[in-house]
Amino acid sequence: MKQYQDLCRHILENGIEKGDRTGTGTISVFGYQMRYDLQEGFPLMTTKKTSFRLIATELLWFLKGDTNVRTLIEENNHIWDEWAFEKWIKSDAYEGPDMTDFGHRVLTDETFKKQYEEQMAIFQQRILEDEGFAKEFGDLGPVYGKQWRSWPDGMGGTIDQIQNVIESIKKNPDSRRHIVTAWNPAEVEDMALPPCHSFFQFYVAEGKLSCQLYQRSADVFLGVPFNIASYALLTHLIAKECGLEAGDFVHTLGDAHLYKNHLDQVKEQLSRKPKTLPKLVMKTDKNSIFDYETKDLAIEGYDPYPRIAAPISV
Ligand code: THF
Repeated sequence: MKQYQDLCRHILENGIEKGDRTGTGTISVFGYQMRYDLQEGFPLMTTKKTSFRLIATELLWFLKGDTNVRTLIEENNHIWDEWAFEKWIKSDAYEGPDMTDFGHRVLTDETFKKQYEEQMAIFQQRILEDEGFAKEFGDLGPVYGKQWRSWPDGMGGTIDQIQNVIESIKKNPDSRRHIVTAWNPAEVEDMALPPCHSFFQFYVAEGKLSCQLYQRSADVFLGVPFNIASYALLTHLIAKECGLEAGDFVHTLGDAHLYKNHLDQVKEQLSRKPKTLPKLVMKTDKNSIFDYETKDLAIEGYDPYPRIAAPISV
């Protein structure tokens, strides 16, 4: 995708060195916008293999209102494990070897890395086998799923923002209020990680549904390929439910950064020429977007360059 390559080049050329919460160090720009016409194909990276399965399982997990990593681990999706694990090792109940600052120590200390992998495997196993443990330590707090489907209304009830936005798109397509926000100031403190993709709006014109996302913080090498495909998929699902075609996905970024330990990988990816985009296939017709399962969704004609591995900053 040329838009994504332009973003990477823009940061390499104009990025300012900036420290960050994770301590890894980044080069960063503030404010950037990309646009993907979803009629041109499904925007899944062709310049490095990116797992549609992981993207779909994560999105369906959000849509079900789920905030517990157990459901993801059951589907062999491990992209949220570190954040649950961090809560576990910081709790009084954890009695294993010291895991403080595991995100950095795994990168430099081989002996520690073995210990970490052992503890992480034990944690994952326990999440799967022990329901009580999973309830307490698999939950990430009031993250995306909770805010999307059951935002606390302050009067003891909850607001289903996804259901509401679908209703409003159907009943009043011209509205300028088709909005979902995951940024809940009253609950940010209780989240394992405050929402990165924090606010989105839909727009209907000429029978097509477009979506714009405001992403406050964008890990351009690892996260953004997931975020683009995830919101493209969400736009397709909601468009279908509302009897519309998919229009544009507009991706607006706040702090758009490349971690310093991703720079060689980005340059490798930039040396590759983008290929034709794949197509999204919805294999089963569903009455409601809340009924989809991973097996109902697939990608066709995907022929990417090989995966480029990179460490995630926690
Ligand atoms: N934290 C950071 N530092 N970056 C992020 O992108 C990010 N997320 C979510 C929450 N916190 C974040 C988690 N999303 C991968 C991709 C997306 C993630 C987390 C991890 C990842 O490691 N992808 C690998 C493959 C993983 C695999 O095959 O299991 C890749 O090569 O793409 C962004 O919202």
